[in-house]
Amino acid sequence: MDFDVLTIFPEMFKPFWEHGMIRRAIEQDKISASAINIRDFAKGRHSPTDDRPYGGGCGMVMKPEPLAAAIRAAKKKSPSSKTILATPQGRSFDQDLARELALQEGLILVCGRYEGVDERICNDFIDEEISIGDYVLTGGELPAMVIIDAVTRLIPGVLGGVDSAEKDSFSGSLLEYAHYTRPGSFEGEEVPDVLLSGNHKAIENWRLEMSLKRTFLKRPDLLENRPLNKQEIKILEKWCLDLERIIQA
Ligand code: 21W
Repeated sequence: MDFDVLTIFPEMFKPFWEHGMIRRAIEQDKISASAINIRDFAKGRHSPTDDRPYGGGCGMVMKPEPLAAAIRAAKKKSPSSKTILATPQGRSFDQDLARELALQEGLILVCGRYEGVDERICNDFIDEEISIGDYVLTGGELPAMVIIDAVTRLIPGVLGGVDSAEKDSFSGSLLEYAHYTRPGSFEGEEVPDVLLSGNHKAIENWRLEMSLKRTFLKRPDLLENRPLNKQEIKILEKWCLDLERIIQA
């Protein structure tokens, strides 16, 4: 997968490329990553990348010519890549969209700044607009990193385990069970006995019950419309019986 980021702050991406999973993915040739400075495609002595909005109003708008030239250069370098604009107006980024993007050969990620980019760029140069959530940031750089992180970990061979990417919480649409590591006793709190029992069947059942419990309490929306298997139904029925016993007492 080829990631080409177009930004006026390419320096922001240096530490991002140089650490953790992304660094390993680059070293193992699973991804390529570059941050291209939009300003390099701007003309004039001060190479402006923004200008005042037609119609007046506060804030600045990203000029179309440098962006168009930068996107054309990125497309020439990675012709089969999909071009994405990070914008508050875009489709909400979630695990389904991450899985879709992971199927692409490459992504050209355009990071807006200021009030936004000239509408003619959105219309003519962008395949998909993506937002990472309903809160206000100052630009598309952090969203681009979020998208690259979520997509890269789905690329086969990037994460350690065979199916570690698919086993995780949102894939099964349940929250994760609680994790513990040594020491067995920490500031008076003990690791649950079942995890020390060596009984793999009991541990698996405890983890599933924990996942269901946490999802029910913290994110009941994830449980709605989700099909339940026999084991999960058995656990939920046990809760019902336990609750009835408490009510009756
Ligand atoms: C934020 C640009 C707000 C423009 C009415 C008039 C990319 C982002 C961004 C930004 C506005 C993403 C206003 C989640 C984000 C991004 C910069 C609108 C206020 N209202 N995902 N003017 N959140 N943000 N300006 O902010 O570029 S993806």
